[in-house]
Amino acid sequence: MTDSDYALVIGDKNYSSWSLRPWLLMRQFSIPFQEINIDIYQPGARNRILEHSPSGLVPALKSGDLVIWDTLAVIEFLAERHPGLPIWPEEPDTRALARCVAAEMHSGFADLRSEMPMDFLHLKPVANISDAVARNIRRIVGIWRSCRSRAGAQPYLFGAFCAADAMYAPVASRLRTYGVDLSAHGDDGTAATYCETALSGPAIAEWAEGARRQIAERGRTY
Ligand SMILES: N[C@@H](CCC(=O)N[C@@H](CS)C(=O)NCC(=O)O)C(=O)O
Repeated sequence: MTDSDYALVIGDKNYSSWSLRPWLLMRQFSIPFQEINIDIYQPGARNRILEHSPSGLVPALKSGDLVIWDTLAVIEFLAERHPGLPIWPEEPDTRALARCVAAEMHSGFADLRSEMPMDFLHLKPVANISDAVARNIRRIVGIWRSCRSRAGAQPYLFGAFCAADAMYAPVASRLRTYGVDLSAHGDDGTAATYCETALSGPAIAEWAEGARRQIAERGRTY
């Protein structure tokens, strides 16, 4: 099995926040893969996903006969398959913290996720934010500030880009889309700067271009 035997099954680039995470990670670490894109808002989408992924959800990574159908499991699988790549930080304590914040994202922030769904390309500033979402945002700002305080010169959460950054990229996108003023949620500028970092670079630009192309081809937004 070679790396290029990977196929990543993903949903609409403008909307599928879980899909963005492993896609971005694989691009950032130059892990080759074939992309299988499913229009998850079309009738019959669930059956099309089920052809690839037993959970009926995207993303899923296919590697030969093996299917890994959960974002964090995909990241861990890739980290084990590519031990030479710094998918997690090398220093053990830092690695434990990176896993902590990634896991907190994976299992948490339900209010932010449901009230501010990812809409990668668009800006839809909101005047009022619910208390529940505000609590999520304050915690995210706290996480980002704490990670950045030990990160050194490089601009990502733990310095160089790692899996934790892939997990939070869709959060940065949501904060941009809904025009969230992070200074009202405990930010001293660190989180706002990190947001810009998280949404810059060639891999993110490629994702945005893909989202634009899909919207043009499918002739609709949601
Ligand atoms: N816990 C899963 C979440 C996956 C998920 O919720 N994916 C959404 C798209 S972002 C999905 O497949 N939705 C299609 C549906 O619900 O039918 C993971 O970590 O990968």
